[in-house]
Amino acid sequence: MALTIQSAQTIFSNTQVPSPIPATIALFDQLNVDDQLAYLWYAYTEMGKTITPAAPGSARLQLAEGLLNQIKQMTREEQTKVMRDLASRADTPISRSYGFFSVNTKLAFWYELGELMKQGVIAPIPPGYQMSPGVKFVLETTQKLDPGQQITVLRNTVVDMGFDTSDLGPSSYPKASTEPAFQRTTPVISSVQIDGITEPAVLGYIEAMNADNFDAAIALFTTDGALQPPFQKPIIGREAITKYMREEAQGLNMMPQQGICEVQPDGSKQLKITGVVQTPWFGVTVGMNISWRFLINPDGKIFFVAIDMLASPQELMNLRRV
Ligand code: 45D
Repeated sequence: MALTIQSAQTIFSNTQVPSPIPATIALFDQLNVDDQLAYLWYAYTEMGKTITPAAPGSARLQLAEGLLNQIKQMTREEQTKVMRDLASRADTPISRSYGFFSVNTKLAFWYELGELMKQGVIAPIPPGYQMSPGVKFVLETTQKLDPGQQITVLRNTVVDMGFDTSDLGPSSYPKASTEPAFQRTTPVISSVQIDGITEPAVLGYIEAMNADNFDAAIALFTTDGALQPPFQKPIIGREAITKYMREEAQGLNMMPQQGICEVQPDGSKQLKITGVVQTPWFGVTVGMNISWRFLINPDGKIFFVAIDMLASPQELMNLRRV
């Protein structure tokens, strides 16, 4: 029987626990635009008391510089309007340009805006703003999440901002091939050991990803293979996966801890591995509890891998079907 992506998506589904991240974002989505901006500002500055992202490198900031300079020259009212337009995904020139940014450039853009807001160069949250009960509620919900989940909420809201450019074709903004490199925050872990796992494709995948060697990682996939990032649809085919990895998987530290492997009658294997991933934005200070669910074909190639955010650290141990 041929392997299908649709059936691959369901492997180990009965060992999964729903993450509180989408639930928190759903609450956020119900807020009006000014409340959303206020929530994000408070969540970001509150989080900043314990963990702060690393400053983006100059190569990355250059990609956002054009927009940032335009915004700096605006009046305070215009600056506030730009932020409202971004949050409401309005169709404006700035909101379109932002929509073409890669995930990490979007984060760098907001990082810099945040610095400029702190310095008073750019308008802070709308003047006279009073925190609504809705904002308080979403903030309290967010505070109950672990740090890895909190930064994911922020990241996903930043990614969703701006005009949706997915139907507009290629942009004039530099992307994939010019994506600046992230500095690794910790030494590369060269020999991977995962309790319960000996599958070469999986060990090779982790080793390659930890060295940002995406060509080596992609060579482990079937040509029609797929990678499904957290809360996203599968990315299918080697070219699309490589592009995605260059944009979003640089500098990650992957520390798988344990896993199980189940061999199927057709010779394919289903593996579930849990562990911790660190993003170069926060380095060793924030760990994200995740799982990888791999489907390996009978030839030992990766047909499918899904990356899921775990609901809680307890879920790291939750490998068995119940
Ligand atoms: O004023 O095996 C706001 C894959 C607005 C690859 C702001 C992976 C208001 C395959 C926006 C709040 C990648 C899928 C200001 C594995 C405001 C694979 C500023 C997994 C100033 C394992 C906000 C990788 C700012 C994972 C600046 C799970 C916010 C990666 C900045 C996860 C937030 C990475 C930042 C995450 C968040 C990174 C920098 C969650 C970064 C989060």
